[in-house]
This record gives sequence, C-alpha cells and structure tokens, in this order.
Amino acid sequence: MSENHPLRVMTYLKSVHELRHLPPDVGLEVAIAGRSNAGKSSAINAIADQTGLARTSKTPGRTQQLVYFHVAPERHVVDLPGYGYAKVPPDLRDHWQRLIDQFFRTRQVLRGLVVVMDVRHPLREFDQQMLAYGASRGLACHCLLTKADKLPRGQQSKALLETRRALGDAASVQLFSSTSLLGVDEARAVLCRWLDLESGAKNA
Ligand SMILES: Nc1nc2c(ncn2[C@@H]2O[C@H](COP(=O)(O)OP(=O)(O)OP(=O)(O)O)[C@@H](O)[C@H]2O)c(=O)[nH]1
Ligand SMILES: [Mg+2]
Repeated sequence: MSENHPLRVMTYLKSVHELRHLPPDVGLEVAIAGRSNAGKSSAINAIADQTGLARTSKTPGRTQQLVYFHVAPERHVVDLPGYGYAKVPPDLRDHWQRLIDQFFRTRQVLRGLVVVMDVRHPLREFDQQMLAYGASRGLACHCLLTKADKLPRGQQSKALLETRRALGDAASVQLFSSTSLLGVDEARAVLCRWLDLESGAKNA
C-alpha cells in the first residue's frame, strides 16, 4: 500500500443541488457513480485513506447531492447521488435524473467515470445507463466491483472475468473492497492518471 499518494489530501469542498452551484468548469474532474448503497462513499474514503471524509450509511439513498471533494487546485472528485433507490419520491427522482443528465451533457472538465457496483450484482440496468452516459461523452470508464470481501476468492475471480467479458472495451474493471482494502492502490492509480497527478504507486 503506498503511503504517500496525492489523494490522501482530499478534502470536502461542497454539496451541490443545482448545476449553477457547480465549481467553475475548469481543470479535471472524476465522477463516482453507482446504485444506491453500492459503496461509493466508502470507496472514496478508502481511496483517500480517510474514514470520515464521505458520509456512508446503511440506509440507501444517503448521498442525495453531488458531493465535491478537492484533491488539488482545479482537481476534483465528485460523489454522484446513488441511483435506483425505489423509495425516493418520484419528483425528487426526476430532479436527480435531470441533474445527472445535464451534468453529463454539459460538464466539460469531466475526465473519467468510475462506476461502483456490488460484486454480487454487477451491470444492472442503471449501471449500463451510467456507462452509456460515459460512452456518449467519450469518457474513460472504470468499474469497481466492490464488497469483494463478501465473496470467496473463486467467486470474486468469476465475477471479474464475467464483467470484463461483458464490458469489452467499454470500461476497465477491477475487484475492490473498502473493508479489506483490496484493489485500493489500483483504483488510486486510475484516479491519479485521470486527474493528471503523480500517483506515487509503483505500477501506476
Ligand atoms: N463488507 C463491505 N461493506 C461495504 C463495502 N463498501 C461499503 N459497504 C457498506 O455498504 C453500505 C453502503 O455504503 P456507502 O458507501 O454508504 O454506499 P453509497 O453507494 O455511498 O450509498 P448512497 O450514498 O446511499 O448511494 C454501508 O453499510 C457500508 O459500510 C465493502 O467493500 N465491503
Ligand atoms: Mg454515498
């Protein structure tokens, strides 16, 4: 595990409900998307090596805004609202749908998209939709198959192979666990590359 990587200094910047409140559209930005409760906020904490940076919860639908984290000047990571959470009232869901849709269409600094998926249920409809957004913008896409600690080794490998096969060239994919820290260095290297930061990791 690399001790000194630029993502350790990540700090909370702001939570955004309306696109007009986004930080200026300059620099480089990476978005983290995924179904509600998939483990996006936990993944951000693991990657940043900070336990309380992004708020995590057992209650799905916790992250309801675009939560911005500052990594370096004009370098941001953004935690997108979890999608696919059935209990969100329809008008709020429509609001987020429009917000995310517009975000993907207009945000120029967006460099890459990380799609966080539970290793036990990868590539659900909403995940495919996110990847389609990414593809429509020509973004680099990387999938984290998280909660890998919940599966035995053999099943982890099987899920990885199957997802990799299904994705083809559309996205890269890796196993991840915020609990065991499996794959954290690999994910950091991807973020550092997209944000144009020295990763400090050996094989980055
Ligand atoms: N075992 C295990 N549990 C995890 C892992 N990642 C997240 N969790 C748990 O899954 C639940 C949801 O995690 P969050 O990180 O809050 O998920 P999220 O995708 O940010 O959820 P929303 O903000 O609601 O969309 C929490 O109870 C976490 O502790 C993991 O790698 N392994
Ligand atoms: Mg969250």
